[in-house]
Amino acid sequence: MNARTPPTTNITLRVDGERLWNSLMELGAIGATPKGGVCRLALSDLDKQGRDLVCAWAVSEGMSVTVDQIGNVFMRRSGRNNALAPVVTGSHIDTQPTGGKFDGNYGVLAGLEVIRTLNQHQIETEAPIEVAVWTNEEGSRFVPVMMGSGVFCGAFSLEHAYAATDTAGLNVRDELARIGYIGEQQCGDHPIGAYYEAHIEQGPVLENADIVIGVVPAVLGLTWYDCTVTGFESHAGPTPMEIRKDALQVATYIMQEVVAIALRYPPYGRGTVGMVQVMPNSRNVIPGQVKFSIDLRNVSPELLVSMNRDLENFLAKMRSDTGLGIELQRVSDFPPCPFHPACVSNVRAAAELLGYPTMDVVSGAGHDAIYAARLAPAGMIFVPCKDGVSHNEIEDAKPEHLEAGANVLLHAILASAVRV
Ligand code: HGY
Ligand code: MN
Ligand code: MN
Repeated sequence: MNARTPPTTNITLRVDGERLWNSLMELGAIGATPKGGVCRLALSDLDKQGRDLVCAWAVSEGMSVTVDQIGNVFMRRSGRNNALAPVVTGSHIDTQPTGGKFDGNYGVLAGLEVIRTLNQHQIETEAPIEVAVWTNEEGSRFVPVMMGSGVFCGAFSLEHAYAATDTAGLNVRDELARIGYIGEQQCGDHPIGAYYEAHIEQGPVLENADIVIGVVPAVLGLTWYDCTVTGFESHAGPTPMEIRKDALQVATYIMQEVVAIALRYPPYGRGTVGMVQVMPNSRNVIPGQVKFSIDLRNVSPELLVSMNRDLENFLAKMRSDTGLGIELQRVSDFPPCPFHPACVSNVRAAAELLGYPTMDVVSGAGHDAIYAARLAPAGMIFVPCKDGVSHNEIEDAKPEHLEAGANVLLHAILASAVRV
């Protein structure tokens, strides 16, 4: 991996911010919601439409497109020496149910804008460059999270991913086949020389500091669980309070503890309950069973272990105090991920070359770059988003910030794509 500063021959090269913005708006129209967001769930018909559009743009830029067995898409621009492992960029185009136009989509289209810029200025790179669209990064419809990049790097098997089902019982393999994105390519049988991902920060740090470029040294580790509390359904009227086995009441104590655990391990401790299913979910029946998600995060591996231990200890206490059934199933996890110093310095050098103010920002959100980093040197570039809001239909970003991030991505990629 070449850690040199951007080549002087291309120092004046800039992307076309308007072209990037227009592509973001065109892709954002696929799954657009009335509040200005995007609902384009992984492996849905809308995901297929988005994939088809991005692949068509890539082909019109002279790129070749390959798809692997978990549906990861690789759009390739040849270099002078195609025996070299490519410099890869990209992200995801699947969104949250109430997602925005920029989470993930920006990283894919900033990569495509880099290609468009190199083509426009007829610049040849030594190594090939690829733009990746990773399958099911969000983990909203199917777990594990960052599914495509996780299979690609061997974090979990293709079979495990294929068998994952959504709440309607549909599985990944059938849904991938239905949208026509089960590729021939063996997952992971695809070299990567270096990886860069541009992304909105999804938090308030850059905007509060009025800084344009976030250099990302590391990403928080996370542990996802499904927790199931089993009590006993009975009538909300005649059943005396002291004999109830109310699954929802006990679940609420656990939900409070999830937040208490996060607050116990500052500054990067995070605890969230995002999904709750109450059975039978009837207003005059004491809930017999509650299933809910738990998301714990921290940047320190040791503290993340402590947070998980605290959760297990609390559940043991709840089981003995209440007598209700409490099951905890781990459904996704990855340790905190530091990025490669060479890539981090290429991002910083590119931003300084371009005159953008920078600051280091640890990523609270997970990204496909975490798994790419297991195979090759990887780095990320953050740009601000409005009020730090993401995973919300009001997610927004400034065209000039998105353009700046794409310029940094361009020059960081050039720094890696030039090989002696
Ligand atoms: O959950 C995450 O951090 C990412 O948005 N999938
Ligand atoms: Mn994302
Ligand atoms: Mn996201």
